[in-house]
Amino acid sequence: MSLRVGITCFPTFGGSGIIATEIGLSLARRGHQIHFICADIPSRLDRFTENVFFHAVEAREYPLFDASPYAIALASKMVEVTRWERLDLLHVHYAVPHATSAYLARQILRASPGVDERTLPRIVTTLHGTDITLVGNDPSFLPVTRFSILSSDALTTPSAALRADTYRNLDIAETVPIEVIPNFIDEDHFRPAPRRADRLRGLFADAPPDAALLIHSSNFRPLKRVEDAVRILAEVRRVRPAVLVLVGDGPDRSRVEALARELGVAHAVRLLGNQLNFLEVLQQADVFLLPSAMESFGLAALEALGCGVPVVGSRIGGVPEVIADGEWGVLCEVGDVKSMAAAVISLCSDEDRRTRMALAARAAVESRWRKEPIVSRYEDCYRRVLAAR
Ligand code: GMT
Repeated sequence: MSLRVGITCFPTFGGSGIIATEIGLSLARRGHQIHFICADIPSRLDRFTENVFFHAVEAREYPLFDASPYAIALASKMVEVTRWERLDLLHVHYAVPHATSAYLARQILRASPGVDERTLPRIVTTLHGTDITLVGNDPSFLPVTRFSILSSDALTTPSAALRADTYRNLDIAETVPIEVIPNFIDEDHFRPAPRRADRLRGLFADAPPDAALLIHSSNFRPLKRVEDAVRILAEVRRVRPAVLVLVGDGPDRSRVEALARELGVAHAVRLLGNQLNFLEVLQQADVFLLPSAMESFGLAALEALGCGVPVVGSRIGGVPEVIADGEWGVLCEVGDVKSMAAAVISLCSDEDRRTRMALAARAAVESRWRKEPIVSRYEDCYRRVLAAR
């Protein structure tokens, strides 16, 4: 039986929006009716797709409001779409405030005259990261986040580490089921490509052809420690030629640029800004850098692994569940720039080892993080909560 599902996510370049969108698109191809209820079109929802609908949340500006009350506008839109489209289920990504809006929407629907309890939408909440590790447990959000999470019919996290953080940080009993459903990639899209002799062309005018190509992509927030990527580059360049491509944008961009100038490596750093598709550059990279201070999963690193690019990064959060240290990447303590640089140097000076890791990375993706089997786990989760209705 096909389902009618509402999906809510932040429509940014972030991993939670990507996962939400990919789940929706894949389910739509399976014949389910998918309604995205978001503030804007999610970045990867960039073309017409059968069975996919978009409903914009319009949070009104008003002189009295300091900030526009998005959570209320979202709840209202959820009520409207659930009523008109007869949604079976709301799947919200990132608890704050999406799980709260979903709870509120269901309470409002429940209060409608003559409503049949069995027709109320079920709520599936996928916790992604800082909704638990940073924002959600801030005292100004904690009671509401905790309540909304506990009011969901099913909870999922992309890693066991985030599940443990949820129990601990939000003081939730471990008897509350939280299913770990790992993130995934489209393994046919993120795939290895042959190394091009001119791979640096158009990126770095003066770089020698044997320069190691390092890459990092993120939203340039402080917890991503993008400055460490620049420091790693500077260390590596003491020993061998190397260049760094940075994809994304965010609050730390100008600090990153300033640091690159200060360390004398600005000519070896190329900032591409927010790119929807930088696959061709990623496929040509030698190493992906993930120096984050916190990461529940690290979807960007998984995209790199899909392309056969080993990852050097921080041993933090859920990253060890994605990067098998020594097998398809190297993990170091957060902020240990010297060890990360040493790992890059060692990988780039031993092409046989780098190739072994590249092959292991791709094999791991094919066995653990392919899209369709993981989307099926979400579909099973939906059917379970609906069967319990
Ligand atoms: O949690 C966030 O700050 C944002 C979120 C996002 O939208 O990218 O990132 C989290 O979810 C991603 C998708 O599940 C994970 O790949 C990221 O590791 C995770 N970020 C953090 O935990 C900092």
